[in-house]
Amino acid sequence: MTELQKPIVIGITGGSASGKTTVAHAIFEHFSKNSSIMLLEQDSYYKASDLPFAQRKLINYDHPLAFDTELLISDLKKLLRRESIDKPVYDYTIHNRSEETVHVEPKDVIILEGILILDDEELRNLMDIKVFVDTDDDIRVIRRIQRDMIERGRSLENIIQQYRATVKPMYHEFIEPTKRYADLIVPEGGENQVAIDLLATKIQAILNDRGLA
Ligand code: UZR
Ligand code: MG
Repeated sequence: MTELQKPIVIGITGGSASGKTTVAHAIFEHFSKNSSIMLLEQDSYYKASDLPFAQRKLINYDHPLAFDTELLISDLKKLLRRESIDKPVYDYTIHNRSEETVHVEPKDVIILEGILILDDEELRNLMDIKVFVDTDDDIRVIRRIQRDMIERGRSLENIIQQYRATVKPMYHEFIEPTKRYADLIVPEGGENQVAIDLLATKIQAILNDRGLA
């Protein structure tokens, strides 16, 4: 019976370093003890590239075309049919998809997280709840500097250059406009415990409705 029920898909988006990963992890932690839940990151679906490193560095990674949306949609549809997927792995240090993949079994709750998940209509239509994490630009830049220097092996100069060249303009051109598709706009992502609790309550209600609880 259970395997016939459609899994719940929660989309969490927002600008780079807005706190969307933190919100996604908070939801994951809330449900992981009692429910079957998984995280799917749009970052994993950056296109693979044959270009040399010097050119891959110059790709606009904040543009919808940087993502292999076709593969993301087909993987999400498999998960919705309760089929497993072999998820691609993206390596930020080399700006490319790595050789490995991760085998992922389908789950009752799927949290899809990424900067441009609300841009594509077909992808949007696969989601039950759409969330936009809305954090001021200055806070996001500071977080981005801290994170990318530590976790993604970038220099301050490189981060600033990338921010001005693509991150900021693409945010305003492509990411911010997808706010209109959100069911819920969450100010200050991961620090907004009220929003996280509200989301958890709604997800639990859908789980109950579908007999997945
Ligand atoms: P989050 N990104 C890179 O810097 N290098 C890559 O190889 C792939 C992606 C960045 C991307 C975007 N942009 O802003 C960010 N740039 O990763 C999205 N420039 O990740 O949502 O975790 O901030
Ligand atoms: Mg993130």
